[in-house]
Amino acid sequence: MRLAFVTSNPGKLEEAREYLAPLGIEVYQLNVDYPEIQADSLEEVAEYGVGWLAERIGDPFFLDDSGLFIPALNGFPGVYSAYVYRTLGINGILKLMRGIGDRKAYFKSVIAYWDGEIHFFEGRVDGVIVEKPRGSGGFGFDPIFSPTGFDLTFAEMTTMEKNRVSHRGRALRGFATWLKENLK
Ligand code: ITT
Repeated sequence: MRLAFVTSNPGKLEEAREYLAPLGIEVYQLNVDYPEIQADSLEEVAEYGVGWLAERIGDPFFLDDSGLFIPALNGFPGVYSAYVYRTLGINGILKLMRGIGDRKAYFKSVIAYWDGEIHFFEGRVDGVIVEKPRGSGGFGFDPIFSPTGFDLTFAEMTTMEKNRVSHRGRALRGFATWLKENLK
């Protein structure tokens, strides 16, 4: 089967393709710029986006809203991750972390699938913000995030390795399981 992934982010697309292709699901990109509202949770942002897109796209589709949350910064950048990545960038985050002992962070991903109704699949991965960027793989904040139990940053992992532990990999696992059960 073929599934439309509404995203402008080639990194997200590659991860979804790599995860779903072995299950016989071919993912294609729909690069539609949907409104991302200011809200307190990723779910709310995703839900609004789905509602907007559902009025414009006839076929089923999914999107992924994700973010990096740093408890020592009260959850920042969180729902503002895309804006912060574009403006402060990874070096801006490292600057904000200077002098802060608690470097814990987590990524969260919410996949929202629309097939006439909305279905949510979530994933989270805990880890730390490293001192200096490392690695050239992945995208976004990957060079400064190392998941718990690994010395590597996400940017030092292959897509398959990242998918095994990442927030998106976990959300994709739930999504794939649901698809198998519901789309026979
Ligand atoms: P869309 O078109 O799919 O919305 P986006 O990049 O704008 O793409 P989001 O709105 O979900 O995505 O913003 C999430 C931000 O967090 C964005 O800057 C990403 O680079 C970053 N991010 C999300 N997942 C990540 C991951 O797995 N590794 C590193 N950074 C990630």
